[in-house]
Amino acid sequence: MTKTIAKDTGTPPQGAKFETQVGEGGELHQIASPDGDVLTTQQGIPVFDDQNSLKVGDRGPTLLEDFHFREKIFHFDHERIPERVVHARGYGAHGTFTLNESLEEFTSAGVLTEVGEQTPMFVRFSTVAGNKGSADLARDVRGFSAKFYTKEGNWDIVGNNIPVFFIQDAIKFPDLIHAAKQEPDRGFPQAQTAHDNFWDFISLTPESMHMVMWIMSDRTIPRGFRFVEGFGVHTFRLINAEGKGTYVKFHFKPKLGLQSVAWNEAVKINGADPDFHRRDLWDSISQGNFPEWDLGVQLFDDEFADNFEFDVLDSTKIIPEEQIPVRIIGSFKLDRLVDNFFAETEQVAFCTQNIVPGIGFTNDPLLQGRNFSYLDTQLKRLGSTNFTHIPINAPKIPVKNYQQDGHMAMRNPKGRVNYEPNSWDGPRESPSKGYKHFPSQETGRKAQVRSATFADHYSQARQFFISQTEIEKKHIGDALTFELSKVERVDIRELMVGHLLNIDEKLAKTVATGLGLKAMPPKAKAAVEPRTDLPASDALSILKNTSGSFEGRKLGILVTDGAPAAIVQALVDGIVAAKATYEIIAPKVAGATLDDGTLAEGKQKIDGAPSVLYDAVAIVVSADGAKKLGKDKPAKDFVSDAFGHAKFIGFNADAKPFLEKAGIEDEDMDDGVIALGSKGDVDAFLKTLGKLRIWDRELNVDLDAP
Ligand code: HDD
Repeated sequence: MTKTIAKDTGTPPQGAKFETQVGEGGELHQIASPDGDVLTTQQGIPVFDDQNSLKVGDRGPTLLEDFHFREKIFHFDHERIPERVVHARGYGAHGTFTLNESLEEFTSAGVLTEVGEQTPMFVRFSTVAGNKGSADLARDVRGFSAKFYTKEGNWDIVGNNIPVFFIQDAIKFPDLIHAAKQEPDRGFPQAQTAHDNFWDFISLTPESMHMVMWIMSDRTIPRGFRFVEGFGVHTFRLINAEGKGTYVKFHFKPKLGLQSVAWNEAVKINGADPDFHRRDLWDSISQGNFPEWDLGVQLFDDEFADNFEFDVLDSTKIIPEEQIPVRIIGSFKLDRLVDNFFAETEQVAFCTQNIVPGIGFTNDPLLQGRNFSYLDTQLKRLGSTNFTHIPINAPKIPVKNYQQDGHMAMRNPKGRVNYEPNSWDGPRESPSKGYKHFPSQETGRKAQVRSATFADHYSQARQFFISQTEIEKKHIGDALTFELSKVERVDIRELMVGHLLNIDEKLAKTVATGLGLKAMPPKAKAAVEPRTDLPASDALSILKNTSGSFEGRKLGILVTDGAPAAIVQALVDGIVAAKATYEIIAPKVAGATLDDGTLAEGKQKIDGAPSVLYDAVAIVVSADGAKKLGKDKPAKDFVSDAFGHAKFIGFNADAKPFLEKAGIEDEDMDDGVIALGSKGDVDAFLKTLGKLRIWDRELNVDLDAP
């Protein structure tokens, strides 16, 4: 029997349960096998024929009497619901939150005080600007929404993978989103901020500048959902049993560490696999590699808030972790895929105002506006005030109230009483258990104002920038130059460079040079003189927060017939031991027969598996295979892209001429291109993969490198 190196991934095939039968008129019926299910209409009536509508004569008109046909088309015609006005493209999974440390001193919420308590969750990740069918690797903020089904009702954190936002007051949200999404006359560009309207709005909105630094960093092109942080963004409040309030900011930190891709890679992933992020989550959960995040809190009191450099109610500001450390109190794991994408991921309705006793809001004007918007939008999207009856939105504890009727009411009260107070023993309010708003003292004149404490728009933007590694700074400069190069109006480009002058002069110069501006534009006027004394914060960099391990990553192994089996086997064994995954790529999808007769089962044919789909690659081929691959464009791109994207490349001796054909000559060889001659070499290669990328290489392969 032939020895096989099995492919690593894949869903087991489903057995076909039908038989094909030829009908009276020669038509083919797909009928249920004796033990198979019989198709029915929505009324449960068994279906005779699902291939042909009811007609008068073989070639005659279709009859209205065909209720099955009419019902089927009617239902199909109404399948779509409005997509979310923002965050339309998303992907979700179920999980469980486990609390490890009680916050009883600060809150009465059971979910944050009962150590060991397992709270079911649903988490949805998303992009913001793209429509439902857009590609996953758009340069965009990622939504990070978590629904905790607690014993005291549903608690939602509707956050992002970036801890600040573009605007300070919710009244600007429609303008921001209109400007970011496709332009209204032409209907494009989709899922891209690289266009005039977006940068026009931003250049006229200095409060966005801190967010601009984050969105132009690699945070907006993550390697996958499993590698992003989540932030509640706003300052919320915890309220303890005595009614004392403590401010809180929520953080989710991925156990796999942070990781992003290169921009040129993102562009190519979008073509090669527009579902790259959702497939990554689906594959990892189905293979039992459950992604996990820690939940952390930054806790602070009024005294800190009053003395902090910025207003804690301003969502364009962070509180650096060096000032208030993130206290990890528990973690959640995503371990269950949805049964149905529409029922769960599409219909899940997150609302910032879903909050449980012991947690409260603050006066952040962005949060206050959001608390109106989310409830409102669910009615539009889901079509009924009863969207809470849909299983994904229903709490996992009994719901008892006197709200009734409405479209699609699934949870209908029993008995006579539908009002309160009543003397029929119905549910009542509870001063001891019920949700109590924090009794803050509020006074002031009624006016449309923005607090002067919100006026510093540049200092934290600068702090973010100086906290990055050199390569991350380069990426920010590249991203700004790219985005603004797509803006047609030169005055918008200039205004943006004027803002950058308030953040970092070198960055402003890089972008101005990249754009070919004739002269340096004037500095944008700042309401408050930007500070230059805020220290760098390591927590703000991606590269300072990687895992240092290849766990959860994917190696692409390109093989041909006659390749050395010992090397391929050593790679596969090592990858499995490192809790990573691999895919075998070959000229034929069936795989390749290695030098000892082993069949390396292919997962991908080379044309369909560019190296952008992998974190690192290994080229293990025969001399003849190398010769053939050297003539093949997709194969050459596989190697030259991996090199250009600063990935680690392993290769066996026979692969060398192929690497040369792909443009990697002797003088290009660096520490990231590693010869695989023995098992020892393979072990060393696998160990090195934990560094994930060899970013220094980028400085040799990029025209814009300093
Ligand atoms: Fe929002 C969806 C995150 C400001 C109005 N938002 C939505 C989702 C996320 C966020 C993750 C997707 C939820 C899901 O997966 O279903 N939004 C944010 C963050 C913000 C923010 C982190 C700032 C801190 N949003 C914001 C403002 C408004 C909205 C200021 C309006 C005043 N957001 C909405 C919405 C959406 C939404 C229109 C669209 C779909 C939905 O709510 O359910 O109501």
